[in-house]
Amino acid sequence: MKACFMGLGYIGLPTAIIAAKHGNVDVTGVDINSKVVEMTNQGHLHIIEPGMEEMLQDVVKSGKLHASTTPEVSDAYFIVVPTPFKGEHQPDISYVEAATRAVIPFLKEGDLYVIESTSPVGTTEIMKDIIFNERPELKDKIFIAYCPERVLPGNVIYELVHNDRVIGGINEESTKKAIEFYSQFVKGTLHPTNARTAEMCKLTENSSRDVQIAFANELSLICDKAGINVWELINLANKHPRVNILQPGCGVGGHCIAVDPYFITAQFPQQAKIIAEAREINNYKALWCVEKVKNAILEFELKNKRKPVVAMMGLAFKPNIDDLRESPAKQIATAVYDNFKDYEILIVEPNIASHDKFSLTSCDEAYSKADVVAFLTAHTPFKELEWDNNKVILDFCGIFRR
Ligand code: SAJ
Repeated sequence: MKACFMGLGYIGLPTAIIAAKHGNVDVTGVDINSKVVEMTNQGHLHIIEPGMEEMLQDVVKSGKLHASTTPEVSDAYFIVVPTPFKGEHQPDISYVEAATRAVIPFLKEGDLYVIESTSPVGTTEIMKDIIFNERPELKDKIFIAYCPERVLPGNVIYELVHNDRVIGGINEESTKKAIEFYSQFVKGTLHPTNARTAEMCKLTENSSRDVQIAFANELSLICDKAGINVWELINLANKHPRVNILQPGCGVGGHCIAVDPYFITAQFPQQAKIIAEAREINNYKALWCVEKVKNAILEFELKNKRKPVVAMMGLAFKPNIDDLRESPAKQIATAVYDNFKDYEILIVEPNIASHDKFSLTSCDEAYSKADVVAFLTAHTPFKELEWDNNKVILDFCGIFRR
């Protein structure tokens, strides 16, 4: 069997590699970026994912996977391209459509076509109509389904294989055919449903997490006013057997949780009230942090008659990764850095070697030099630092929990 993965990004490439490794399938990985194609064929991973490069080299060497800038005749096609925004948080499915149009000429009777890209409800049906419009003779002769990815960056090798998945076809035969394919390399349970439910399920999962984080962030704002330690509060509330509150932070980042809820609010603005409000709260939290740091700097200066040295601890969007995409920590560090140009603002990010805007300072040096310290990302090395009463510490992500 041959499979063609359209898109070799954070999800497409690992999925193509795992399918080639564990499935009985020869894989073509397709990307419009020729550099990505070249690197992949040389066995070099262009993304960062622990353990994945060795696996890539394995499947390239054994001839089970090769990359190309154009699709090839296959038995199954997977659309794993980005779905960004356009305008005011409106989902843009043009990449899904372009990738679909690229495979249409290759489709033949009995083929499987699956969308994995996070997509607004109804996208699979829209693509089905495009396919049958171009190739009416294939109507009811190919299988079309939606199967969202669920993996956590950094833990992809394990999660791609062991997580349960939801698979929704445009009809039962399509669902069955897609489940057959995924069962070659997925050990988790494959749950059958229809395409619309599967699309909504992905959006629901990430919106649910966003809403829960917003609740924690809202509590942190309330506790700040009320003079209550939010970390202690949440820890105590979570002792209740049916309460499980997440952790507040300096906002929500990454390419998933801060994005997917907008796919629901754009389509269902009248109904999606909590989901929309959660987005607002999580976005506001980063702005609130900026104000807190600004005030701390100015208060220090007034009190001590000198400018403080300031340390901004963390740029990544979550702990112990090097990914700065849509990172509230980076947003806060940038705002403070740009607002206090003639101050010494030390930027710390232990997971990257260099940054094009900031020159980076080591964790220990910044912490020992700084008068005002803002913890933005809960990286493990920060947790080894000791609380210092002589510093103004803004602990937005619960390093010291005090
Ligand atoms: N965060 C908090 N408090 C918490 C947990 C997270 O503020 O208690 C923040 C993080 O710091 C980060 C953001 O939320 O800025 C998102 O991080 P995350 O670890 O919750 O999730 P992602 O974006 O790395 O991956 C998510 C996952 N979805 C869910 O957990 C429901 C993953 O399984 C999905 O595959 C991925 O989105 C995706 O691709 O959609």
